[in-house]
Amino acid sequence: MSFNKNLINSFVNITSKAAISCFKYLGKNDKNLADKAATDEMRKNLNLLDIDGKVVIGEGELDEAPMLYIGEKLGTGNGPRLDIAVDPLEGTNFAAKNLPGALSVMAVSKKGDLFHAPETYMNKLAVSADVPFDATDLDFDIEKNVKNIADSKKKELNQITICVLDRPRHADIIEKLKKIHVNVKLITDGDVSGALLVTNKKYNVDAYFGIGGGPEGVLAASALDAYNCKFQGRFLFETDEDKKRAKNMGITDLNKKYDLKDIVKGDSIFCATGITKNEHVNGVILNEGKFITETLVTCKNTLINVVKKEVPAT
Ligand code: VTB
Repeated sequence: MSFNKNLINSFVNITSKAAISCFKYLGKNDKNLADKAATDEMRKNLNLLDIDGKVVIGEGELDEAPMLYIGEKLGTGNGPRLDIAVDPLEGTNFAAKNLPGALSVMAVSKKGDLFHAPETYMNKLAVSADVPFDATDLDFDIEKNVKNIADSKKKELNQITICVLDRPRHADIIEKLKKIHVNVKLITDGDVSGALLVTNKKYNVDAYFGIGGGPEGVLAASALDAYNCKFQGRFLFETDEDKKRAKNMGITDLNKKYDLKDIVKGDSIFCATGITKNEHVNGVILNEGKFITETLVTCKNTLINVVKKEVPAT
């Protein structure tokens, strides 16, 4: 299924409005205020659409009583049956501190085409499109992955850059990469953007490795699909509660390694509007009574674009 332009445009409007709703909370040192504003705005506007939508990745589960919980129905009910993954404010720390990197993100597919991801960590691998699919794997050791990346790009190891979320849990990966003289690009948060750095040579990132949020992994996979990049993920179910939730969601093999095609089955729409500026898009700008937003929007085989919107500030 490919999506019609009007539908794509309505999703761009929604992440754009959610991003604008955070604007007044930027730098206020309150992650929750900005997150709530983005979530409420996204939910309100999704419910106005003529779609029969359901949240497959959201802000939590029904028993936690959030808005945009997994399983929540969205839209008027009159229209295409869609699965929707949302991260109304990806990078809450960035927004709270008014630092670069906050995004409002959404991915949409035909019903059944997007993986229902539990709220757990995921070990992730994203690799640029010029590396053969079999050259990298979550089950290879770090050294083998980077050596294969370097060989296929005809580069030396010291010309390779790997993006990693800066967390103590990644000390081992970082150490191994340094030892073999691979460059490491550390990010403090926002691994959707981090994974998307492999999409274009201008970012000078060859691959993204490490453990981050599972939902963010699925969202990144939707965009990486449009760029023909590789993505692989394995959920980490640590607690009994995590395992129980996974089973309830129909996951039987808790150790399964998911390739992009297992996560995003058909086509999907990915929209990410900048709240604050990042490598991919500008942040929200208020100028002469108008908000200006930029949204990265992709659809496999049909669209990769940055869309600018102007919305009167009322
Ligand atoms: C990432 C990143 C998010 O959380 O998934 C990360 O994309 C998960 O790791 O922006 P931690 O629990 O260690 O933070 C964020 O950084 C924040 O939600």
